[in-house]
Formats: sequence, structure tokens, C-alpha cells
Amino acid sequence: MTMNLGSNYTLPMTNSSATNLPLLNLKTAPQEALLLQQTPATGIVHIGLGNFHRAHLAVYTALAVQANGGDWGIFAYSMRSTATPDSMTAQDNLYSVVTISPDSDQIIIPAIHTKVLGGPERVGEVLREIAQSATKIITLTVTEAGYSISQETNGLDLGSPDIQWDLTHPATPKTAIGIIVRGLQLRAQSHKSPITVLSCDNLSSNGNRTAQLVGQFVAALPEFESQELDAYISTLVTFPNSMVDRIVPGTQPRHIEMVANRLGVHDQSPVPAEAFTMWVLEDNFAAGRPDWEINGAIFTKDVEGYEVMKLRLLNGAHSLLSYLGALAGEETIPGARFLPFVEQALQTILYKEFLPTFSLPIGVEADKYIAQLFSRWSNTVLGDLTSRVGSDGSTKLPQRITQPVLFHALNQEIPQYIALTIAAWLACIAPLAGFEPGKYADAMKDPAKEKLVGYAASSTSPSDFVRWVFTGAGIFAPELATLSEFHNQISIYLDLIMREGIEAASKYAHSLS
Ligand code: CS2
Repeated sequence: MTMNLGSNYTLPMTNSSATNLPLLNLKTAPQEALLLQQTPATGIVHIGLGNFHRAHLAVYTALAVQANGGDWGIFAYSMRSTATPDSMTAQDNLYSVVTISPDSDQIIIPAIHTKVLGGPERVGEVLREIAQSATKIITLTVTEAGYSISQETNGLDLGSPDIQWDLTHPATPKTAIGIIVRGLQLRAQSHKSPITVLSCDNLSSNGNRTAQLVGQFVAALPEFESQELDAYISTLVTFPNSMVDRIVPGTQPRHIEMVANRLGVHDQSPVPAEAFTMWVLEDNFAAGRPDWEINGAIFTKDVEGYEVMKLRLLNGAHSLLSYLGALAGEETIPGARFLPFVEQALQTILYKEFLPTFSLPIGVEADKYIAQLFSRWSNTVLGDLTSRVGSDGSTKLPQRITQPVLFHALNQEIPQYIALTIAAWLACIAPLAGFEPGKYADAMKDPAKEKLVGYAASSTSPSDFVRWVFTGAGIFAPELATLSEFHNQISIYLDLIMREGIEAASKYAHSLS
């Protein structure tokens, strides 16, 4: 599925270095690249102004409004960073999306944001915007790490200091769940209009999950607060499930240069993205929605089928690709994908370890879907980074591997390449004494890094470390804590990676598969 970007347009070619050019704004933006000549009034409040949002929801919404109108402008908030909001604000909220495929690229400017802001001190404005009756949808792209989930309880991490803060500071919440609840509380106290909360993150059953976390936050409030909120949320707020898909790397200087060369303007914050895009949603919107189907969004009751397929086949295999690649000295996903031993690992994990664990949605053919994944991972021009995909493994891997591992455990089997993925993740994030994972692994971030590195430093052996990761670290679900053979296999791989390298470890996994 590629993006329908309307008619082709010719853009000026210049060679100037980007910063000598006029800044992108409403006056300088080339008309042919602008999707909307006028930004509509706000209908959506978005939390998480990252590149993924800017190349996915923002583009679908701009195309929907371009085709059918509607007050669906986006007010977007970045919880921590002010960098992207500041760049966009200086550009009249504009930025360009650079769609990069191997044989062509295209640049559009969605012009759908009514306001962009960032940083904890601006959160009051976000709550007030959620409380506006014109706001019909709250959308979220805060990554797996942004939901304050405790793997131990499989629910809201009520012990986290930020959640504790949000429970007692209604005007200055710090977490995404806190912001949603405090915004809904303001609505409940005033007009009580219906609204939809739409998660656009890679979580299993992301709508149900968000509803569960919101419900647990509300239940932890004092009764005088929770009663009114509970009644409002259970009757007038919906949480549709959705599956989102588009590979969107971080912005690099070459993307700024591409925009300069094509559009003749300096965009401080363009977004690179692949041409493929997919969005599958439940049609359960309490107060209406944009016509996202204009750009191919699929509305269905079987979101879960698509979600499980994507979380395991694309995201699960993506994790393997990033850790094996980084350990093999590859900076980019395409670089990693073309290593013969990685290709063999991908084929095995996809066909033998993930595919048997779920049913494909009706109409999707495994071979075609997988062939398409390989071609998406081969996009050398897009050049997605192993360090991007490998970051935050402690919050991504539980979504991707838990059910498949349990599925194989029921058949007394160990999925060898899933075990290798976990060993490779640990080798990248928290290398044991004497092992150097290399600069691309060093560049990976992870919220559990400090904790993992601390334990790795005091571990007496790979098996001691791996056992703790599953029993004491609070990263994986308790159901995985008792799978000692699985843990042993991960330790064997970790030891092999350290002694003989990732390729040898992968060949061993192949011999056991
Ligand atoms: C990636 C995803 O970060 C990751 O781990 O697997 O960001 C992936 O690129 C997107 O989910 C694609 O839709």
C-alpha cells in the first residue's frame, strides 16, 4: 500500500546549502507541496509529537481534510522535548514529509497542525485543549515506554513516582495516562461531551490497553474524583483499537538537504518515511472522525488480527534484525538485512517461530506479506538505523515475544531465534565484563539500561544475569519467569556472542532450528 499523494508536481532544483535558504513557512512553502492551503480548526489533541506521528496520523488527516473537509486540525504536544515544537512553531507549524522509496521520492507539507508545543510547563494548555468541546479525539504516539505499564502486574505502574505525582497533582500531570485522565476530568466537570481516545502505538490491543490503564488511574483517585470521572468515561468515551504501520526513521542532515534541494526552503525538521503505509482501526468513535479511509485506512472489527501479525512479523523480526545487525557492525537496517546469516535468521524466525503462533487476518497471504517486509527492510535510500529499532527493547520485546515463547513452551519447544534476539539485546544494552558490542549497540537507548548495566556488572555468569532478567528485573511477564530451559538457552547464546561473535551464535541457532 503506497500513499496517494495526488498529482505529481515539479519542484525547483537548487543546490544551495539549506541554511542559506529562507525558512519554510506559510509564505515560502511551495504551493504544489502543500496539502492544505488553510489549516482547519482543532478537532484532535495529539500527545507525542515524534516523527512517526508527523508521517502517519498527520498525513492521513491532512489527506482526509483535503478531500472532504472537516474541522480536524491537530493540536500536538511533546511531553518532554521542545525541539520539534520549537522548530515547527518558527515555521508556522509546517514541516515536510519526505517519502523515500528506492526509485523515487516525494515531498509533501501536511499543514494540519493548529498548534505545537512541548515541555512539562506547557501541559496546562494541553489539558485545557482536551477540555474544549470542539476537541473530538485525543490521539497518542508515545511509544511502548510511554504507557507506564508494570510487567509485574500487567497493569498501570502505580508504584512509579510519575504516576504517583499525577494522582495528586491534577493541574500538572507528567505521564500520558495522567494527561488523558486530567483532561477528561476537566471535560467531565464542564460540558461532558463525548470523545475518543485513540492509541497509535505498537501495543497489543492498544485501545483496550489504554482504557484499562485509564480505568486503573481513575480507580486510584480519591472517591470524590473517581466517581464522576468513572461515570463519564464509561458512558461517553471510547477507546478503539488500531494497528499502525509505516517505517519512519529519525531526521538526519541529508533530509534537510533533500528538502532544500527540492523545495528551495530550509526546513529545520523534516520527516523521512517509507512509501508503504497502513492503518487498521475499529470504527468506534464517540464524536466523529476524519475520513481517513480516503488514504486507505481500513475500518474493521478484526484489528487484533492485523495487530498481532504486525507486532510479531514486522516488529518482532525487526528487533532481531537490529540487534544482530548492530553486533555485526551494521549501522543500518538494510545493511543488516543483506548479511546472509541475518537473512537466514529472519527467514527462520518469521516462518518457524512467529507464523505458527497466530492466524493471519482474512485475505492476507503470509508469503506476500513477508516478501513485502523484506523489500521494506531493504530500503537503502531510507537507511533506517539499527540503533533506532534496537532502542527501548525492554518495553518493545515483551509485546513482541511473550505470547510466541509461551506458545512454543506449550509444545515443549524453544524458539531458538527468539532466544538469540534476547541474548543479542542484552549483549547490546548491558554487555557483561570484557565484551564490547560496538558503537551502534552503544547508541541504543533503553529505559532499563541503568538497571541492566548495574546487574550485569555484579553478575557472576551469563546464566546468573539472564535468570535475574526474567525473575527480578520487572521487564518480562511473570509467566516467562519459570521457563528455565528458555533462560538457559539465552545464556548459551549470550556466552557464544561474547566468545565467538554474533554470526557464530546465529549459525548455532540455525543448527538447532
Ligand atoms: C520498529 C518500529 O522501533 C521499532 O522497534 O519496529 O518503529 C517500526 O518501524 C514501526 O512499527 C513500523 O510501522
